[in-house]
Amino acid sequence: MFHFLDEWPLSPIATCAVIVFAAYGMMYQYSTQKLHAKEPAVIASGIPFIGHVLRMMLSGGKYIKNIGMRNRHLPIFTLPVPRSRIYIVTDPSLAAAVQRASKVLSFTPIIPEVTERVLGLDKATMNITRKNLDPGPGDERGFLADIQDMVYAWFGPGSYLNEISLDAARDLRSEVLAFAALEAHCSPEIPMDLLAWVRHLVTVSTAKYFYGPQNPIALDPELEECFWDFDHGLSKLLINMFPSVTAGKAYKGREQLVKALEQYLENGHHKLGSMIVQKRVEIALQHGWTLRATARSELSFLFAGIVNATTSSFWILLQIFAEPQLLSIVREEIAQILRPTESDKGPNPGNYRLSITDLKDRCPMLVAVYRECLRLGSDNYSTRMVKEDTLLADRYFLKKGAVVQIAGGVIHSDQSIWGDNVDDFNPGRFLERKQQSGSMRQNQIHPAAFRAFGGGKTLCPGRHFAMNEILSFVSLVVLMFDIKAPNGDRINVPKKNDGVLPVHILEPISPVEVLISRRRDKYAEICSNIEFDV
Ligand code: HEM
Ligand SMILES: *[C@@H]1O[C@H](CO)[C@@H](O)[C@H](O)[C@H]1NC(C)=O
Ligand SMILES: *[C@@H]1O[C@H](CO)[C@@H](O)[C@H](O)[C@H]1NC(C)=O
Ligand SMILES: CC(=O)N[C@H]1CO[C@H](CO)[C@@H](O)[C@@H]1O
Repeated sequence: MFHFLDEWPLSPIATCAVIVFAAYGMMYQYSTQKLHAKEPAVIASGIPFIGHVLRMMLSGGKYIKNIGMRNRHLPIFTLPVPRSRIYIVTDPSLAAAVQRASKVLSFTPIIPEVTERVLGLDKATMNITRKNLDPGPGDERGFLADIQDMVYAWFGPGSYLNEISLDAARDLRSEVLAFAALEAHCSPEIPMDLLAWVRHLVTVSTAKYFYGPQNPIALDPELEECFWDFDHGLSKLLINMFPSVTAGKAYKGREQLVKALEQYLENGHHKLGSMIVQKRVEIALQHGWTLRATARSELSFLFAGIVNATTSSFWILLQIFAEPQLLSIVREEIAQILRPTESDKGPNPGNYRLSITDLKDRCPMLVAVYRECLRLGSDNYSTRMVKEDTLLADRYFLKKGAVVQIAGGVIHSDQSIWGDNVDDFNPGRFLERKQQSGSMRQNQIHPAAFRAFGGGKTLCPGRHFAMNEILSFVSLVVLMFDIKAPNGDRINVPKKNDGVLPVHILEPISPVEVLISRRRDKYAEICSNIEFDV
């Protein structure tokens, strides 16, 4: 029996190796196959199927970004993953096509999956959330559709946006003034972590103007730390394997905040909060949400309001103060839009108004810095689910059940869009250029190439508000303070930490220690009783 085995030239170990190798070869070969002749080019991983997923978990967002950078010639490509595909879009006009195809490439199915994990929502609430996700005209509207419609409408240009922007500017001003008044804090001798400083001011103010004076963080300042613990462990919560163990601090922080928010709702403290929060709570309760679940949903709104405003304000201040020439241009821009307030008896000396509209319309360098910091800081992906087999832009086959991601990070570092110095901070790229003819024009940049606020159906509803709030805050700090490196040199601008899953504008890879001191000139004095208007 089995005499042929006597002639088998290989040892058992070598035989196993050959079998394993052949199986691997077949698996690899299989993983490189397209599902359809028109499917985008497949980029297989050395470890078939699971390789991409493993690398994403290990290296965060920069893993896919690097694949995109190495394959610049491909406007879209396919990453094979277990039983499905991820399509990565790296071209602005194709990104626009994805955004237009919102019927078949939909974001909404993802929301329940993500929020369930991140917020820890219970099964009954998820049952409510999954109903009527993408209602057509005439269909019954689900919770998400109702709340999104309201938030987009209220945050759109108009009187409510003006009102809440002014509230925000005033609360930020109070916090900044309170800091300045504490001479001990605001001392030229004690170095401070710039990000921690901005974090505190923005967190406390945001909680206040959305949730009112009785907000959980005002009542219990320790919750501020819980909030940032939650933020920093978000990707672990997203993976959702025994979150109370694997994401201990984030989990604990979240649960403490939820408990406090539930108490807050129970006590009716939200009646002193902003109209938009009151409306959100009302919609949740109408759809049968419990107070506990509503508290979790409000945590997501607080999160959206705080995290990106914080990180982008940090980068803007850092870049401005790291470059003395830029600082003086921006200061000059802001100074020239200050207007003395008028009272009934004529001009009111010593009191000035700062118009948020003027900040946006008449401070071109400030606005350019804002946009440039968002371009550099945002590596996030806009994600869509493929609901049916689709031919995107009449060219690319996308398989039902797969995921499409628009790779903001790749588009934001594309030389062909932004120019050679694409990795440098250069606000000039957002300034209008004088042409030979003397007419002004904006540099020609594809509208879908600026991805910081997402695009299409997932365009950030808070983008107008964010700009109002951030520019108000930054201009106060620029007028009131000097921010310097502790050793008197220029402030060093660290790289962004792109080894994490980008859930918001990236943070710096190392802390930035600075000395913050109150200025002693006319403008710094003016800030003490500056009034905002729109
Ligand atoms: C510079 C600051 C900001 C940036 C860069 C930013 C960016 C974004 C992006 C890219 C999304 C889409 C996320 C996705 O695709 O899943 C988003 C969603 C959202 N943003 Fe912002 N945002 C900022 C500030 C704000 C502020 C201040 C608020 C105020 C509350 C806000 C409220 C929201 C909300 C409620 C959503 C969720 C929309 C939904 O899922 O229906 N954002 N933001
Ligand atoms: C989910 O909702 C359906 C009705 O829409 C109901 O019949 C079912 O019992 C609910 N399940 C849970 C777990 O609440
Ligand atoms: C914050 O901004 C980043 C970068 O644009 C974006 O990807 C992310 O979704 C935003 N997060 C929130 C909570 O708005
Ligand atoms: C790939 C990735 O990190 N996507 C994230 C982009 O931002 C949204 C909103 O914060 C997250 O839900 C996504 O997971």
